[in-house]
Amino acid sequence: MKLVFAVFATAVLGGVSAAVAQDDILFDYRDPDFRMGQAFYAASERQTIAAGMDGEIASELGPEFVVVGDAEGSFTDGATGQKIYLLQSQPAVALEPFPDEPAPVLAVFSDDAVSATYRLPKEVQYQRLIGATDVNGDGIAEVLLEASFMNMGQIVSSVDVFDLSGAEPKLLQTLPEVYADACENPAGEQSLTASTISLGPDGLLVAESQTLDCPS
Ligand SMILES: [Ca+2]
Repeated sequence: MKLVFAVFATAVLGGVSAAVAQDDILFDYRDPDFRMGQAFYAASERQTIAAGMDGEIASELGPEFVVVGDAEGSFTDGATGQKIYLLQSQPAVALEPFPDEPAPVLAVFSDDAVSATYRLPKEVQYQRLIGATDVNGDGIAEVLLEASFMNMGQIVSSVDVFDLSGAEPKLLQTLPEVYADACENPAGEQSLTASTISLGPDGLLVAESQTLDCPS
């Protein structure tokens, strides 16, 4: 019996090491609930955010600014239990790859007081903030932002990971094509791929792509 158990255990562990263990998955684009998830904010929370913006950022974003996701964690030195929001002047449009919009803003709050704000590169309008996790182990959470583009009936999403440990946000890595839906492709092959995102061994995130069936 003992021997049989040992062989079985080895086989299971071998399987786990060959692919990312289910428990280690941080974000899962195979999951429609995760993929379609949208955050909603009460008027009072939106007011708190608006009150925390300095005049210059507030006027850039305009009064109709949108909050497109948040996450909790440590975002400034030594602080815990902070909340970070992604703010944009308007929701991203997947059909518009080169938008002419004000820079998206990340705003860090400790309780109801703003601790830091960061302007992101102006070239991208993000679909949403999907989460935050300390990727490189320095005690400050990195923030994951999803961008989506539509082209020829195909929608492709990628994730930018920003390191906020310095004065300016630094793009730590981009995970391209975490989701690629060509099920409505009018001309070429119809396909659907979705990735899981996990912590890698070298202080970066890894995305593993899987092919799914197009909905029939
Ligand atoms: Ca970090």
